[in-house]
Amino acid sequence: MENTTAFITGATSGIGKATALLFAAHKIRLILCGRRKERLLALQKELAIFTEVHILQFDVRNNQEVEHAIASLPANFKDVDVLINNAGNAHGLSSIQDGAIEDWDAMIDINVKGLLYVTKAIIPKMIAKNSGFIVNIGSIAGKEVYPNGNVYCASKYAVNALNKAMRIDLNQHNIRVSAIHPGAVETEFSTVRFKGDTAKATGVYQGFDALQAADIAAIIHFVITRPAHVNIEDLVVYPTAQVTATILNKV
Ligand code: NDP
Ligand code: 8X3
Repeated sequence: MENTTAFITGATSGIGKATALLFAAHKIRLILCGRRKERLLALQKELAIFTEVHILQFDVRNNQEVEHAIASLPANFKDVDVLINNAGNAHGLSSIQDGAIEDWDAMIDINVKGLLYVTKAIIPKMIAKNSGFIVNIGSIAGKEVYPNGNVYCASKYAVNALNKAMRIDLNQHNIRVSAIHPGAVETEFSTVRFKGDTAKATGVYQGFDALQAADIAAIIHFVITRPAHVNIEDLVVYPTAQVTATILNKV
């Protein structure tokens, strides 16, 4: 996939970082995004032996930052072929009556509005060249509501809806759109959800073989490397021990 440029949000950790590593191994030119600049710099240095890497530090919640970062791309990175809308997290795990407004704002602003801001800034060039690929990282939380998942689930239901909407609206421009909806993936996700409580976060992944970020990266790579006439709408991916959001066979 030489001569392909991919734009990955949330590349500083977990699924986004694993996708960056795999894409680099396939010589895909990379634009890596996130808020933690030191991680972006380290990744750029690590991957430079494989491919060209440009880093963009911005918060997806801030549309001005998003627009400015994307407008600032150097000429050889401006032509994005593949957008991986991955940045996102859960904040808190509380009943609707106990939920914190700032957690709700974060999830809606990052997982939904941030995804929209980035997509809006990237698609004009895809439309102009009549090609492109967008992969939206949803969740099983966007297919099924579970206890205390409320607003995180709502944000991922929105991603599921937006994936379908993008497919419909961008089809006339020959832009392929897919979503991946993972179950439990062992990343920093639960550390963020539980606000740095690492003991609680680690417990989420104990007693079964959780998905690893590299498993999802491999699926993303599979999706974007199908022949031009093939487009996968979405894939729901669980660890073998898990069959729904709440049925998980832990030993
Ligand atoms: P991580 O916490 O490991 O990674 C999240 C990434 O999102 C980081 O790179 C982070 O970068 C970025 N990010 C978060 N907030 C912002 C923001 N405001 N602006 C820019 N970037 C941001 O989690 P995962 O890799 O697990 O999560 C990736 C995606 O996968 C998310 O959309 C998540 O909802 C989804 N998912 C995860 C599952 C899991 O079990 N882990 C299961 C199903 C879906 P930085 O902090 O540097 O800004
Ligand atoms: C992450 C998986 O089950 O915690 O989206 O919602 S879950």
